[in-house]
Amino acid sequence: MIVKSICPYCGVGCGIEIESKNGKVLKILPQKDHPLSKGKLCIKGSFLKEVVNSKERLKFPLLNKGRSFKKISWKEAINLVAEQFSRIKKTYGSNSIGIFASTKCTNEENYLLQKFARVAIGTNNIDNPTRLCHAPTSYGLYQVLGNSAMTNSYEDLSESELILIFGDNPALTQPVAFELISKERENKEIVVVDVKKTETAEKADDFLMIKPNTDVLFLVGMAKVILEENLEDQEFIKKRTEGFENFKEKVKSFDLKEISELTGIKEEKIREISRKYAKTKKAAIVYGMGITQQSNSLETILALTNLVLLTGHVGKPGTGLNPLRGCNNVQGCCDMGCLPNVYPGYSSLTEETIKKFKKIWKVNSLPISKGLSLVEMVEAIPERILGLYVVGVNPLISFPDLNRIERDFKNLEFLVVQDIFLTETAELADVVLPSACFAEKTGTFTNSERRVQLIQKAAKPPGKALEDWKIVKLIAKKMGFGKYFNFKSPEQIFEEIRKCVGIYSGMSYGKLKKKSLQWPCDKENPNGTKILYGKSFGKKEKAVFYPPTFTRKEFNEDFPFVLTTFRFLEHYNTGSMSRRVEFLKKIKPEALLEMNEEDAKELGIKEGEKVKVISPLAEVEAKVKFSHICKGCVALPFHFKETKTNKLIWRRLDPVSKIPSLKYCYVRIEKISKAQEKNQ
Ligand SMILES: Nc1nc2c(c(=O)[nH]1)N[C@H]1C(S)=C(S)[C@@H](COP(=O)(O)OP(=O)(O)OC[C@H]3O[C@@H](n4cnc5c(=O)[nH]c(N)nc54)[C@H](O)[C@@H]3O)O[C@H]1N2
Ligand SMILES: Nc1nc2c(c(=O)[nH]1)N[C@H]1C(S)=C(S)[C@@H](COP(=O)(O)OP(=O)(O)OC[C@H]3O[C@@H](n4cnc5c(=O)[nH]c(N)nc54)[C@H](O)[C@@H]3O)O[C@H]1N2
Ligand code: SF4
Ligand SMILES: [Mo]
Repeated sequence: MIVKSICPYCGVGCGIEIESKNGKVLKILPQKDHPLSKGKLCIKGSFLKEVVNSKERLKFPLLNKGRSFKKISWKEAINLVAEQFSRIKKTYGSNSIGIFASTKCTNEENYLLQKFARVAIGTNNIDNPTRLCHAPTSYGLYQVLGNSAMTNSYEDLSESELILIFGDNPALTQPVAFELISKERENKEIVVVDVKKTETAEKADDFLMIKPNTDVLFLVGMAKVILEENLEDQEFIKKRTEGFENFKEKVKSFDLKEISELTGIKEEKIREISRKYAKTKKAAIVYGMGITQQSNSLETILALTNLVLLTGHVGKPGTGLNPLRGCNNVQGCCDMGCLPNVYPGYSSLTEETIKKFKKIWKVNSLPISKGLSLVEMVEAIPERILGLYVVGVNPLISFPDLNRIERDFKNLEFLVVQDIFLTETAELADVVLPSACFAEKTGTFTNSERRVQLIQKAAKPPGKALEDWKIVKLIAKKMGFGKYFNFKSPEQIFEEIRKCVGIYSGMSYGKLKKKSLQWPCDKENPNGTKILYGKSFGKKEKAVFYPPTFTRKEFNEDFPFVLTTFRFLEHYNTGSMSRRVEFLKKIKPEALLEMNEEDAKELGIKEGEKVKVISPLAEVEAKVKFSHICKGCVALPFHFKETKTNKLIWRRLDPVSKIPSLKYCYVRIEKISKAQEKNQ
């Protein structure tokens, strides 16, 4: 049997074909006629079979017996989970339980999980890893433009004449899309702004090395130049925006010379890029984690929305503001309402929303007060949060301040982890529930460009593993809420999603089997939407300029370097999947500390030498690799459990979007003395 499906790693959502026999996967190959990937896969996608068939897949529910796990039956597992959640809810209240939803799971599964949180538990304490990823995008783009998603599409970006890329390395993190975007290079210029000369920068036409955490200033500088040289799109500003005068006044108060000093980018270069951006008809912006994982990220996102409004580079082909969404279904997980401040379809926490969902779900009461975000839930252990249900997330590697996270997790009264592998987080769980993976279930994923795509069951899950939606349904039933979760198939769940999420209302499995669709897909747009904001901004006619601000970072003499973090092509996030592939493990076996050669020389450090990286919280060791990285900045990948990079990283959060500062913390680098080395 051969079925068409979608790669479960990154937000590109490449098409795959899964060949199976007797319920076992034999081959996973690229889908030749897929509208985006057209027969291509990157190296991770090419080794998916090894992930599905890994001997380490979880096969049975497990009970933690202190030093070891004991296999238990589904009946025992579900009874225990339902009993514990009911007990905690009764004893401490609904808001003492938190749920982590998975950007790896389908829309149907995530929809069910948030319904479980709100109906069976009675809390809005549900969130997903977008909190560590594009939280400021979700907040800022929704606020200003009306939707928190890419404004344009990959295919459309391939038509752009100029693409500015801020803090994103798509040549490694969205390889197939980057190839598409950067094709036909005669009419196109790509400019990369990053703290290091990345693989994307190597392939670009121009590279601007920026000092960490100063992108907001660079963007305000661009606005300043555009205004000084009268390059703004006055007609667009008049017709489609508000707050321009106030914004213009505030921009005047910034000094280009100072911006140049703080960003490390020459004044003339800022002018050149600004002119180019304003004057090019099809000019687009792409951005990623370099600017979103900062404690002032929202400032930067608003500086970006200001810039597209100033130049009118939105709502038209080849333009727009394009956050490349990281995980295969992070967009969908948010669309489904796995967020503490909105119900499905980004319905805000109002009486009207509650009324709507009470009617659709046929329930008497629903929580209206805002829930806690991911990191806030952990911070609330054990006073306010006593039970956690973690589905397809691995916080013991991916969250900041890992030593404390571990302590916090150990302080929980009850932890359930539902995953396809025994992750570092699952090792701490009271009960581990084994899930079916992408190849063993049917459902939909929504990729970075809002494209909803069907995945189809090709194989049997290993052992007793079950689809995530079935597990959620079983727990809800045991807790006495069965009638609200009485779905027989993912398609039935999707039919309910259509009623709740307006932007999906025009889709059906029947339509999706023929072709994927980009939301909004509704009565007005039955074939989906490639480019947002052609006429209006969501429900609003006009978008608002925000007066720019810049929060200056203090300096700490004891920790003179800035540590930033990044990704390898071969590994994915916490390594839970990619590091189970022998070939990928072999080519990228360990975390290396990237360092500027001059910095290293000043400290007498040679390439390949093992050093200590010490932050105010912890220390780790890694071998040094020289790279073309900004002076004063060092970089580590976060994929490796052996290094646990995130031990070093503090929990500073952006005040509004609550994203932790995963791309910026202070460290010092120390040589490991020969004597110490011998003792090890
Ligand atoms: N191979 C692979 N692909 C992936 C993933 C993976 O783990 N591996 N993960 C997926 C996920 S979840 C996501 S969110 C995406 C992330 O995709 P990217 O955003 O491309 O990921 P990163 O490599 O974390 O960060 C991007 C860049 O930010 C730069 N940077 C750091 N600080 C600053 C700064 O202050 N300013 C600027 N301008 N740049 C800065 C780093 O040097 C780095 O090159 O990738 C997705 N795709
Ligand atoms: N220092 C630093 N830290 C970071 C980042 C960074 O750039 N730097 N990036 C952040 C970002 S952008 C992100 S998105 C997060 C990612 O953080 P996580 O979401 O914690 O990382 P993943 O490894 O993607 O975890 C997904 C889990 O889902 C499991 N899984 C896969 N398929 C299924 C399924 O079908 N069902 C179930 N139940 N489970 C499944 C996998 O085995 C894996 O354990 O990390 C964040 N942490
Ligand atoms: S680019 Fe992303 S979706 Fe495509 S094969 Fe690679 S990891 Fe999978
Ligand atoms: Mo992400």
